[in-house]
Amino acid sequence: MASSSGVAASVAPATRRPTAALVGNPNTGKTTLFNALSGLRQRVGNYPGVTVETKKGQMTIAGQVFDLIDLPGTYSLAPRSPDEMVAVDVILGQQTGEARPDVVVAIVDASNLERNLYLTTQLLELGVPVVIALNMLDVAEGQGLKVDAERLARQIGLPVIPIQANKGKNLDALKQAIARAAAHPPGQPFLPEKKPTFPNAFECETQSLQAVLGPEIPAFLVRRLLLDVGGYIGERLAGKNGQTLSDKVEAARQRLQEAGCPVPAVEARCRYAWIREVTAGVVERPAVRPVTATDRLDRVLTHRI
Ligand SMILES: Nc1nc2c(ncn2[C@@H]2O[C@H](COP(=O)(O)OP(=O)(O)O)[C@@H](O)[C@H]2O)c(=O)[nH]1
Ligand SMILES: [Mg+2]
Repeated sequence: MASSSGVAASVAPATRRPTAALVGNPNTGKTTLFNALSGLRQRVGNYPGVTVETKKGQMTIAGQVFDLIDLPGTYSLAPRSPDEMVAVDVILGQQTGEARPDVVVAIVDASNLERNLYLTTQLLELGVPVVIALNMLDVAEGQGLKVDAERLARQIGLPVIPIQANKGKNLDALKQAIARAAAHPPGQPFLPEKKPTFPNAFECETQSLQAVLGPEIPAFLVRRLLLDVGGYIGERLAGKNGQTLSDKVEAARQRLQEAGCPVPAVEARCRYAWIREVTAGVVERPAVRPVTATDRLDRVLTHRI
């Protein structure tokens, strides 16, 4: 018996497949990228109690097989329903039967950089390594935008890999970046070089709430509990903690209001300040709006006769 358990113990770490999760705003090319990375090795599933689909597949990087999860597209990780909670639960490793991802691939639409990075700032608070796949660069170029991926990577302190998902361009570089990020020791939180900073008053309130809830509630959820008025996390935790918790949250929000950092506005303010900082000088816009296909079509149509 001793020898068979010894074998199991030595085999287990080698057979555990690393997992990468794809996260992004809707229409950023997430499914296209998922298909390009996983090919036909994929299946669609639902977690119990939710209606959104989550696709799972596999990809191989330098001979190592990775599990790949395509999470439902979202603009923000501020869940209002069990459906919107799926991405958060999976990334926090709280989804039953699902391994916590070793790396999150944030797909970012280069033609809409600032808005897309809002979700990225939230991902940085989840303690999991993040790699940015900068997609839709051809669309950005078509709009006359020049996006400096290297500068963004430097300023943001994360790998930023320019890709074109629908043409399968640069996916090898993305895979290598995923493998490098996945090598981060599991169980050790990933601390990004540069995170958005929230006012002290907000940090103090989250710490007090964390003390009430206990260390088993991830810090990310405590922050969301405070930020998301009428949000799903409040609903879920209320089941366990009753009226006293919601009274405490309400009192904390009141104090934040008085301290000049009202929720939820404080979140957008802090995140957009960070976004402005990390995108400074990254996007070069055309001095004159280029002539688009629509303009040309308009011209043809208005000179028809
Ligand atoms: N021009 C361009 N189109 C892309 C690129 N990546 C994906 N697409 C297209 O964008 C559309 C939305 O992609 P999809 O993968 O469904 O986006 P999702 O909603 O994020 O899953 C599809 O028509 C894709 O073919 C890209 O890099 N450039
Ligand atoms: Mg999709």
